[in-house]
Amino acid sequence: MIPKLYGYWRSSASYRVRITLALKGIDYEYVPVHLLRDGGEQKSVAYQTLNPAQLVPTLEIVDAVANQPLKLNQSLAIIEYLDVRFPEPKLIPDDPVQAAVVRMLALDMAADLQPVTNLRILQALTTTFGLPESAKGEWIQLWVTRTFAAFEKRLRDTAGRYCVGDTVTLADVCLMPQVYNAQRFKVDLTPYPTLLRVVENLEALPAFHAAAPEQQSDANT
Ligand SMILES: N[C@@H](CCC(=O)N[C@@H](CS)C(=O)NCC(=O)O)C(=O)O
Repeated sequence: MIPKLYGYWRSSASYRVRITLALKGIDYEYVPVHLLRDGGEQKSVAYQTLNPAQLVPTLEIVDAVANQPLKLNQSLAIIEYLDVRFPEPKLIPDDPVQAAVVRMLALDMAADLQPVTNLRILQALTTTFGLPESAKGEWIQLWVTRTFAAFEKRLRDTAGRYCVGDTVTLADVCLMPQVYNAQRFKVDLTPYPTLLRVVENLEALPAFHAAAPEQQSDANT
């Protein structure tokens, strides 16, 4: 059975896993879960059997060593698992210092930025807490600019062609989807020249192109 990825074209957490699968050349089936249709397919009873947290992505894969079927959630857990089982190319360096730097940058994006701009947070802000629809963009601008300003400073110490030196790592995998999201909400990225240079280098890589939202079967649905 080839691995099955349940995701959504615009979901940044799904995008991270797609980049990882593409970089490692792992063939997989993509199963779209529409986050808005019918109130959100991620909330359906059927999808909750894959992820009770009602979030994408989910990866179904048979672990080749234990010969055990797995249902994995949390993109970073999925990526770390894939990095061990499919170590080429390695996204988390073996060197503990380098690994800490890579994880620090990855978590800036995946733990600090993405959650506050996630759909359910934006929906709760407007429906439960009375934020006007028109203010959603400002909310996203606020957290993206604050996070990217700090990230730009970090990159000045760590970046080469990519976030950490000249090798693609988990940090790049987590950066790209947040840049896509920032561009979608028209955030001005010119104050972050190092970040933009890294992104330009990433966009030139076939795996990043293949994983891009517009390339998915559910794009623009
Ligand atoms: N920490 C989780 C985050 C997952 C997540 O936030 N997924 C979003 C899309 S990027 C989602 O499914 N949102 C649906 C919703 O908010 O209802 C991961 O990295 O997998």
